[in-house]
Amino acid sequence: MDKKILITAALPYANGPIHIGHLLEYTQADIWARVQKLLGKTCYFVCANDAHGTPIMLSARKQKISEQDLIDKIKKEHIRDFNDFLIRFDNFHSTHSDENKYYAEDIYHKLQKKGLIKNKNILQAYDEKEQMFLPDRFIKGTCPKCKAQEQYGDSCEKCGTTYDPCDLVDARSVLSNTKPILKESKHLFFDLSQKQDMLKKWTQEGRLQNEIKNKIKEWFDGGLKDWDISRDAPYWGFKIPNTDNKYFYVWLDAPIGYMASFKNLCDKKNLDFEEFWQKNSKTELYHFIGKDIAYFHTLFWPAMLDGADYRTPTKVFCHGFLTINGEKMSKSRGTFIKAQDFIKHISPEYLRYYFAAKLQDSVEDIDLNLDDFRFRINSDLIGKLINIASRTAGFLKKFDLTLSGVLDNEKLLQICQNKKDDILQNYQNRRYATAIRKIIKLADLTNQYISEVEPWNLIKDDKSVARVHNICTTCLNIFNILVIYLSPVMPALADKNEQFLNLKPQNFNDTDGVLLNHKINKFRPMLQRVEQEQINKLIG
Ligand code: 2FM
Ligand code: ZN
Repeated sequence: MDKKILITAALPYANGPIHIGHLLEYTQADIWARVQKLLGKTCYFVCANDAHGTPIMLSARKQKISEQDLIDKIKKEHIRDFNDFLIRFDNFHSTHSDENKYYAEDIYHKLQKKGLIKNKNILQAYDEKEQMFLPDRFIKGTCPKCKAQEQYGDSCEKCGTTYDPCDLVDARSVLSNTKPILKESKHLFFDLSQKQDMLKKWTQEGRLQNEIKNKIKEWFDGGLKDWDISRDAPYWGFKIPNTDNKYFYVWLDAPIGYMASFKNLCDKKNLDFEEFWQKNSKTELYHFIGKDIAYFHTLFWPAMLDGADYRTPTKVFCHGFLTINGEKMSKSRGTFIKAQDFIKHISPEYLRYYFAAKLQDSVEDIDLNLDDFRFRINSDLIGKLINIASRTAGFLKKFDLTLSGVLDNEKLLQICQNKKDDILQNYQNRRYATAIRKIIKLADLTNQYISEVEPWNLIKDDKSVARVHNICTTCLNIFNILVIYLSPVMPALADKNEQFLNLKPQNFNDTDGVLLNHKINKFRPMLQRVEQEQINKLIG
């Protein structure tokens, strides 16, 4: 029996728009979830807004609205963006929810009972004017090492040194521009070192990519440090039970948001939450994340779950960052591209296709080169894939829009059918680029065949008209198979194809059959070329 599967993607912060950097991950996870579903597995794909923390509190203040109003507004925008890019979550919730409060407190209490939470007094930067403790990112100054100016309180972007905010030369609060003082306060810590043995074992059980395992070895070698899970008021988050004015740090309740979103889905759909989250659950749990948040997901998160007697993740899949034309996304270069900007100029499915054509199972960065993007779309999708249908569908008018009862090239069709397991295996292993390469290679073979048989010449001779019918029937069957293979990546194209070929929603099993004597609809262009002008507008 197939295991039941729960898939998550990282929770986007509820204080900014979805941009194409985010979409790399959501696309990667969405394709994988669609593959599971197309294989007929029971699979849920959940996400939520990451709704807590100082930046959200300050952003709400700046806009003179409540935090609740801000996160509600952003949630609507995020859901719209995910719909536009065909990211099909089974549930999209919020970490500022009853479910999340419940599980955050529940996990905290269980960790406390096990002696995994300890108190310590610490000194922290404090803004006397604003009367609040300052997160590292809200302190700027001169790097103590290389003397670069305007560096954040945690690390220098110029020389890479990490330090304490109080080590900065001329440190000042970003909020009030005053010099922060050091102030003492009692904080709560998760004693990660007590979970060292559990984590050493857990990280070696085939759950992680090698690059991440190497990173983890470095973390172990450096020693596991206590993790500060509390923040002083004013803070936007959940109050920690039995404390006066301490709040859970946003990263404590963020991953718990995965559980909360799923719980919310369970209540709506009458699913069994325990079956998925209890300690010895037989179900599978997969997290898609960026490499920058691996520490949270491969150390803190499994340690918290295990400490609180919940199941731990089956696997954590990390991806690299997105660069555009070889560089970090940048507002000044016009390459900080929001989802809504993209969609104004270019079809979202093209971005999905391009990401898939580049994604493998490694944590290497992915580059969106806009020239290559235009070339790949026009050449692979328009010039090769769609071309199969546009070169053959027109002839069907002559045959009452009905496929023939015989194939002209059964062998070629079988070559395409026989690639199914290989392509699915590559999807399953998150080697999407390899899967795409194989699909496009089949499109190449098919176009070669069309060029060889030249139906446009055969149609001129009454004796070979019947063969044209069989050729077109072969090609449209192959087109259908290739579109099904691509459907986790391009679900809207799959819908258009079903409309064209007059079919019910298809899955991977449908590639085994052959459509004969089957009535289809008139062919309409399904995809348009990408023009340079669209790219110019996108980054203009
Ligand atoms: O890095 C981020 O954007 C976080 N909001 C991701 C949170 S993922 C999960 F742990 F909640
Ligand atoms: Zn420096």
